Amino acid sequence: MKQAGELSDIGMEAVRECLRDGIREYEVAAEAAYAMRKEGAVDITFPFIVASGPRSAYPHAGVSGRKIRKGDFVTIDLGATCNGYLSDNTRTFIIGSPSERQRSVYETVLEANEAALPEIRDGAEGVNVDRIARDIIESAGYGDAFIHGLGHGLGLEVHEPPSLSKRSKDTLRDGNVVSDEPGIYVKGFEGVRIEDTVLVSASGPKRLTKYDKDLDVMRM
Ligand SMILES: [Mn+2]
Repeated sequence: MKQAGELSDIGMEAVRECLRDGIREYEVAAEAAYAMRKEGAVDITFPFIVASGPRSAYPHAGVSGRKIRKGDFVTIDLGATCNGYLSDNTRTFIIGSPSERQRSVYETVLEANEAALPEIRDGAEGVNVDRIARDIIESAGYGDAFIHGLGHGLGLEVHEPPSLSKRSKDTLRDGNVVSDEPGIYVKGFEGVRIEDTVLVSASGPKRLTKYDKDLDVMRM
């Protein structure tokens, strides 16, 4: 799974290299898949998401032929399969300079992602880990726009127990691998999701996806 995480970061770097004003979403998805397969991914984990501009307001937007434009958020959700095990990795890029609203939405999601990370430990309740991220998004006024759970287990399948969500009854144990993926989705505007694959271990949470996520680094 560590290797699958590294391959997904290679995919994200390929996205960075090709993202520009005028490129189509499906071209970006193709570049990411090619880079990952060339480095040893035997498969891609699921149909990638490349959701740009208004399409980023939909968490399961898939990929379209839309041309990416200056000022767009572009949410990339991808994963690699390696020796039967999976990774799940999401970053949101911005083409050009963020508006004030884009910056505030992005920083809120990043804060939620980072606040949840240290709580992904043996013995933690899934509902409580979700709550930590959700509180941050609610305080920023976007509670209604965080329309899914914080995370899910993964391994041989993309979605496995344990879950991190409002309704989760699961307790995390050493050796579990879960996603940490808060998001804000505003129809008629845009959306942001930031996701890491995280290992629960005796020495604390370990991110298996390590790609940068500071907004200044995500500016293309
Ligand atoms: Mn996921």
